[in-house]
Amino acid sequence: AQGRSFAAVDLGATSGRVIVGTVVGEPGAERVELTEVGRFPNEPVLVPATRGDERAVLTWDVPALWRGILAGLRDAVARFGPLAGIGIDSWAVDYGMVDGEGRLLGNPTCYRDMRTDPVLARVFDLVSAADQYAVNGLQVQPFTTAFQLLAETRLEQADRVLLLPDLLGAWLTGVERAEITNASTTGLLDAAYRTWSTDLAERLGLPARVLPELVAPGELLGHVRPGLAAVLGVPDGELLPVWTVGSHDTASAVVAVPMDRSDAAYISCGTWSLVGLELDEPVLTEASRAANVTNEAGVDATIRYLKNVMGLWVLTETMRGWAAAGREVPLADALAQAATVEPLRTVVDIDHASLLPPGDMPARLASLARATGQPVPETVGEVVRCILDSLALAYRRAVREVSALADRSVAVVHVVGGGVHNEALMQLAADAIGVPVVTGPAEGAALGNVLVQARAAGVLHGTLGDLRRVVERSTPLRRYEPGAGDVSTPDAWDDAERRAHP
Ligand code: LFR
Repeated sequence: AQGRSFAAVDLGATSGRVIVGTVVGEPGAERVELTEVGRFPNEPVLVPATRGDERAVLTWDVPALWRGILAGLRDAVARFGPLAGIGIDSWAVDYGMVDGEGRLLGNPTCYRDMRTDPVLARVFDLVSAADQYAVNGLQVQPFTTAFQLLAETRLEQADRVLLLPDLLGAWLTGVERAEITNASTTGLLDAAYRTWSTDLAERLGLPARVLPELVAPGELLGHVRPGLAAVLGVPDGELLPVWTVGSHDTASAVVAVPMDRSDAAYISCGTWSLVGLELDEPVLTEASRAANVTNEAGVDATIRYLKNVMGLWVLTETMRGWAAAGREVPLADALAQAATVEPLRTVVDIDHASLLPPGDMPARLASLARATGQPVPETVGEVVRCILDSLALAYRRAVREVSALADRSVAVVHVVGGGVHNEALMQLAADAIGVPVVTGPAEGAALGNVLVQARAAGVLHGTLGDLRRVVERSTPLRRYEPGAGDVSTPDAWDDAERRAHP
């Protein structure tokens, strides 16, 4: 498979992966075969903030990620070399600051750290929410890069701010750029023109000088530096290209959504569930802003018009808490127990701000249940069922919102990402939304990453639609019909909606 294998570095907020995608098959009938060559845990670490401060900061262990990436790439080169390229995607918004020589100024802070709370109290006095949305079209989240930068204590020492994939790309190649899909989550990108809004940056009091030159997905970023190439086992004199991809993981995931019609919606289901539509133009209306729907930049100048639903994070963090307390439950058992619980017994607003930081999820769910006069989930089954039902309910609300605000009907919902393995949740999603749910691929972000590299390298050709036909040929898809699960009546979901959002 010489020259047809691409390494996707795909970093999630709970694990990182290096996955090789090899393009096989005749022209017009290509498929991509994925092989995972590296997987490593990713968990933020609490590090004391300053000498005088009792507060600790949730920090990303970038050197550990880098070690996992290098090990995975080494393996990729050994098994599939010569590689036709590398592409990097990760969760959005987080960044490293580098000095004039590109040296990292401390480990990046995790977006789940609460340091922006004081910023949120004043940022809309600097520039109103309506004015910000008119330019950036971005949802308001406490972790938006611009708000994090306002909470930075050392920004004046920084020469550049590099989003995580851009930082790692710079380490690989020496070239510092800002890839556009991820840049769109900073709050500083103009959603319609796809350029930095230096005006907005200045009005927020942020120095535009730290923003790197923008680059679109599907370009050659550079080649792996010679010294590093040797470390990876690349033979002397051979060049290993690094391509820009949809470096926001959700942008890469959306590339791999096998949609073939305009009435399709998608859910990128991992740590977060990103629920939305692919559009040609941003929706910057006041109604859209009020609903906090985001217009993030997609590959090929598309708009990812979507809502952030808190996602499987709530389940993962619940399971982690149980394990830490010595009551570890295998996921399969937890899901089996949930299946025996009365459907929609307790449904909460799964997007509630209290569920964002790490911590005691069952206690927070209990307080949301109490506040809305519902039974408190006590057993493992009840807690897990509450999370799954509440997620499905949030999907239903989000699909309705984006479809109404973009004036597009939705007749099918595609789900990509690791969440497709959660069959109970997929059936609930179909029942709640009331349209068929089609699941696959599970490694959506990695596959989207590979597809964009392969097209940039001239191995694949065509539009996003053409790339999505490659996805269909590469992955088995599964279909869930609405009404096949244990809560099929729309009335039951309407009633649940009233309980979750009284
Ligand atoms: C998903 C994701 C979301 C973004 C969140 C925080 O992994 O990238 O799209 O809102 O993480 O970065």
